[in-house]
Amino acid sequence: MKDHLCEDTIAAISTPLSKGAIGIVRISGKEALSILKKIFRTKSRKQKESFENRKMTYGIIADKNGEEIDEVLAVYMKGPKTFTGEDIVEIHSHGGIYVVRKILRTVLSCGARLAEPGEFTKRAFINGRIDLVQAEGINEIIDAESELSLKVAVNHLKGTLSSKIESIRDKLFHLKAFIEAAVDFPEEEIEIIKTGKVKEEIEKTAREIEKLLETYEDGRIIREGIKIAIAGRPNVGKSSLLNALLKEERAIVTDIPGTTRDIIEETITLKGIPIRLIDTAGIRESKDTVEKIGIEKTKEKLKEADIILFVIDGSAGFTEKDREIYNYLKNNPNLILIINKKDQGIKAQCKDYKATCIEVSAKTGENIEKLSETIMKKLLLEPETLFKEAETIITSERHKNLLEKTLKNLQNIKASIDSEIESPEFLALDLDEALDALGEIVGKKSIEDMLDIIFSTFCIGK
Ligand SMILES: Nc1nc2c(ncn2[C@@H]2O[C@H](COP(=O)(O)OP(=O)(O)OP(=O)(O)O)[C@@H](O)[C@H]2O)c(=O)[nH]1
Ligand SMILES: [Mg+2]
Repeated sequence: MKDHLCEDTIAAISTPLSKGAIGIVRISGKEALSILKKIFRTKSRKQKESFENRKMTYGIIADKNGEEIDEVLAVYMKGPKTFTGEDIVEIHSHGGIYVVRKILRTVLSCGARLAEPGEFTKRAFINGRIDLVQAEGINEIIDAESELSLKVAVNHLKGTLSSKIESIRDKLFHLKAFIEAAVDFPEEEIEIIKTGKVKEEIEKTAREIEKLLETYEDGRIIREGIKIAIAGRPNVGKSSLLNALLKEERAIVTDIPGTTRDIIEETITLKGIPIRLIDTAGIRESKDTVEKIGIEKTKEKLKEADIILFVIDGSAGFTEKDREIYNYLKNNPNLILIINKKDQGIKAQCKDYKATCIEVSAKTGENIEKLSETIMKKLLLEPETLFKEAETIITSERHKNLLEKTLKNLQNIKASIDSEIESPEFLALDLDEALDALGEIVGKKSIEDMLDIIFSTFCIGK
């Protein structure tokens, strides 16, 4: 697999295609150094015969016709102790889109092939520099939009999850040896299985996997963010509350009821945890077609929300209209009653309601910080615990499916032992499947097809 996948030399722009201080063209493969030599000139316009390993060299890149493109810093990193495990060259030029593209074109004209998305990381995996979970971790780092998701991703890259999976695999390998002994020495078979050791180990491992699977719910929070919808009748200050939580004037606020008609969605992080804040149209009977559609959309959004902030205008008290909306919303277990406009003097007070409640002023910002804490409490989210757990959180659906498959096989083994029907051959079969599934997580199975699927989600140059 290794040779035929990594024969040629690949190149790509590794920095974003926009104007910036520097742009980097990266080359990986056997020809990396010889390509650099062809296009690099020293300050005195001479070709450079040798490049010191891992040392930045100042010079000029010129195309095949000798036309100079840009002043650059170039570095040659000798394999196999590089990211891809191959020789790597990086050319750091000025960060104009045209310049960087022209350098890439020159590199390609000298024999490199344009890399596919994720191909550098794919090579790192194929050459054994990282396992599959770590490779996916790189993508997660690039995608991370909150402190927590970054921490989880870094842990994936560091291999914390991989070592956990490997340690489970190790235990199962030992068990397999044990069971195979039972197959080879049938007269002792019942003895070995009946000692209870196999069953005990299987149960222990199954519990470990269950625990990992339980972290997937937290993983969902990291991937998708917690959905918080702000609801209430028109003009109570929903958009003002969104702005206060965002700390910017994102949504239009006016004293005209029915200002917000389309859903507004923004992401913030509270205590490092990603939150998707959704401002909705004020709910009321309306003849206006646009507003009516907005209200229908609002009702849809409210069904999906993890938390609903139900806003009332405290200065007007808890009105009949508020009660109607409250009756509609109250089935959501995570409802927080927000008594807004505290600065104007409020008629409704939290102490009169059973629901989780907080009195705020979206206008002055009073108690907005306290609201963030109330949200965390309501979700039973303790940022400290989440950050600690981040060591081995499952965020990927691929990992989750494979762990579930492993668990199912272990449960089959347990059931077989309990019913005393199956012979050790069957146990070994289930165990093999469990090992395969675990192996697939870290990439220790023949998975050439799967590689393309995974790495194609990467950006080019990674
Ligand atoms: N005094 C005071 N006024 C507020 C407060 N919050 C909002 N307002 C005012 O209330 C009016 C309505 O605010 P919005 O935020 O647009 O209300 P909304 O609930 O989004 O209204 P719709 O989009 O029409 O449903 C505006 O004039 C705001 O300035 C507050 O805490 N105190
Ligand atoms: Mg609004």
